[in-house]
Amino acid sequence: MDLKHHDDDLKDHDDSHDSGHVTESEDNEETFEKLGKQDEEPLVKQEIVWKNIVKFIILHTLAGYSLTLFPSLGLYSWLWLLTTYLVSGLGITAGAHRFWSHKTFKAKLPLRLFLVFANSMAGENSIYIWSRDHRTHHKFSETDADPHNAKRGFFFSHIGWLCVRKHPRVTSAGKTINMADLEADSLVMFQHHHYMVWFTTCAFIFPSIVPTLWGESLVTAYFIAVLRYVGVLHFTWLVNSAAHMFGMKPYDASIGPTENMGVSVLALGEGFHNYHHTFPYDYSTSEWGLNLNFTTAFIHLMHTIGQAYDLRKPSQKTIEARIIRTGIPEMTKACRGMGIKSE
Ligand code: ST9
Ligand code: ZN
Ligand code: ZN
Repeated sequence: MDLKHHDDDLKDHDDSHDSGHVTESEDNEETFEKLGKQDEEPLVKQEIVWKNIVKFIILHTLAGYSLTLFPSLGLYSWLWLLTTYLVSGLGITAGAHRFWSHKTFKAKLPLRLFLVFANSMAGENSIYIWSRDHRTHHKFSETDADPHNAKRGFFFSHIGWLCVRKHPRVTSAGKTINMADLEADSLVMFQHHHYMVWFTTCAFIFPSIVPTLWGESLVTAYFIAVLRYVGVLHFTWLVNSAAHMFGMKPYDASIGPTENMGVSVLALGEGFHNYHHTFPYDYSTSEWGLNLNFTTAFIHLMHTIGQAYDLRKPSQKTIEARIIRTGIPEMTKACRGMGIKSE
């Protein structure tokens, strides 16, 4: 496997301001102290976005009704629900997250097209907006400048942040993030500029029509699509909430993100969040290979058929050095086998 070990240009990062993408050095570092790490001030005013609250209430009501249709679903419709969950999930995990936000591997055009389609099916804003917010999340993690700052509690980091206007520091800090790579990506910008068409077609129209091929009713197929949409939203949000609160911190005990196996299962391998915030440029987001990591299995498959290449990973030496400095060695794969323990 053509793994790239970036010890020279990707040093053992200081995670307190690590957006984890290739153009890191071009981010405006001068403003970091000012924007992200100044003393947290209480919010003067929090503007509620009622439109989003109404939207989420409607979506959850429809998803609740979808559950009542379960007994009537045939085998093919069940398989379709599973397939669309995995595909739209990969559009976030392999696409928006590991490929576009962090540039942890390179991809040929057919894979990029698939990931844009899959990402649009997930319906979590355009890849451009998602990546801009996510890079901001890494660089200003758990400060007022973090879009879903977990220090504001479970509800805020899960769904609440999508129901209020952003903290002004999110917007100002976000401006320091270099987005030149995605602005130069015509496919990403095409999706961004025509997002509603991509979203409605891939998230609802396409998945509602396909099941009619095996005799499922259009209406039932639509409700399955809504259920899958709401489910994938929650599985994603759990990474921001549960995996920033519940679990161990073997790689960097000083940061909020945790290792949460339940979230890893539901979020297709994205629950190894303490590792991910420590080594954001690792294509696998974990040191445990394929364990509970469907997305890594997918990237390996894409690598085998020549669609993914230049998979990036920190070297074993970098991982060990970092764990010894900031983590709990006996809880990690890298150090446990060598008998290295906490001092
Ligand atoms: C959704 C997203 O669910 C979920 C993301 C989760 C991320 C998780 C990551 C975890 C790791 C990966 C795990 C994957 C697991 C997957 C599992 C799968 C099985 N930088 O936003 P606006 C500026 S979406 C720089 O409107 P408001 C900018 O100028 C759900 N600048 O702020 C912008 O204008 P423009 C569906 C920034 O007005 C302007 O401010 N979607 C930044 O405060 C206004 O921005 C929805 O529900 C920045 N970071 O509104 C819609 N941010 O964009 C939700 C802002 O033109 N969104 N600016 O450049 C909204 O309605 C609004 O954003 C809002 C805030 C109400 C939340
Ligand atoms: Zn990330
Ligand atoms: Zn995080």
